[in-house]
Amino acid sequence: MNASPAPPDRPRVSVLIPAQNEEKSIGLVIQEIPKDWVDEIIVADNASTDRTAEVAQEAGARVVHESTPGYGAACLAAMKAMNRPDIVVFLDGDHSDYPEDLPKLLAPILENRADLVIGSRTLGLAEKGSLTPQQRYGNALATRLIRWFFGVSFTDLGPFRAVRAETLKRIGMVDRNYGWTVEMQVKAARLGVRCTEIPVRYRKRIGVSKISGTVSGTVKAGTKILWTIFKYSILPAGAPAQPSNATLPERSQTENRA
Ligand SMILES: Nc1nc2c(ncn2[C@@H]2O[C@H](COP(=O)(O)OP(=O)(O)OP(=O)(O)O)[C@@H](O)[C@H]2O)c(=O)[nH]1
Ligand SMILES: [Mg+2]
Repeated sequence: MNASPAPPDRPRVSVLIPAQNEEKSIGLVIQEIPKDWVDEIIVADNASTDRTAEVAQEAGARVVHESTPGYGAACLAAMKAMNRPDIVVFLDGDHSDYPEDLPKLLAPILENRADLVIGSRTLGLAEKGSLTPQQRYGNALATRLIRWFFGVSFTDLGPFRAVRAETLKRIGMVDRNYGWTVEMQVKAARLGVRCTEIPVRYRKRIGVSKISGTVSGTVKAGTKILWTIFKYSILPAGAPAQPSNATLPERSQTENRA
């Protein structure tokens, strides 16, 4: 499916892709990103033992390396390398998301209706078998708890999401593994950030499942997600989560890494 053409005056968009051993899928993911909508694609190669980094580079992405495993660690490494975007898009490297849905994801921000947009696989069309029953149950539970504790309605903790760069900085992400997606949503809710969801498509991943397809991954992720929700329901909203300049790079840092 061809994406709609980008408006000529669109803001700067960086796409960040955490990837660990995704050599079979990463090239395809990068290839399918509608290029006129984005300014840079950064792949955070997370201690891969395969050709993920080479394939990503060949496909046109900039690659940064993060030696510590963890989804959040990879996302933070990619954020440090961004070159002054206005909007940041997170996308998985396993070809589960449809990169062609990117313009739809950006629309609420471009129309100034939202600052954080979650691609919801629950509202969209998730291919049979792409989400395990545990994932569906976990998402339903987590989003219900977020509604109770923080008063904001989400239907999913999907990885494909767009956020204004200044909002991301204000949120101050710190999680280095499974709590990444939920941390962003609960902190946004606490800060009163304008959040919305748009339906996105989702399909079975290419390659070997690492989190949702394994018992230990599911248990660890589920526990971390619930813990994150409870933690931020107790912590005062104004409490600094980390040094305020840690989430977005200065120009010089970016250039050093480019
Ligand atoms: N599991 C895992 N994924 C990582 C890590 N670093 C980067 N990633 C990437 O993060 C994205 C999401 O991870 P996935 O393994 O697809 O997790 P998931 O979608 O919950 O579960 P599966 O697709 O079933 O494995 C993929 O692009 C991974 O390659 C890491 O340390 N662990
Ligand atoms: Mg996946």
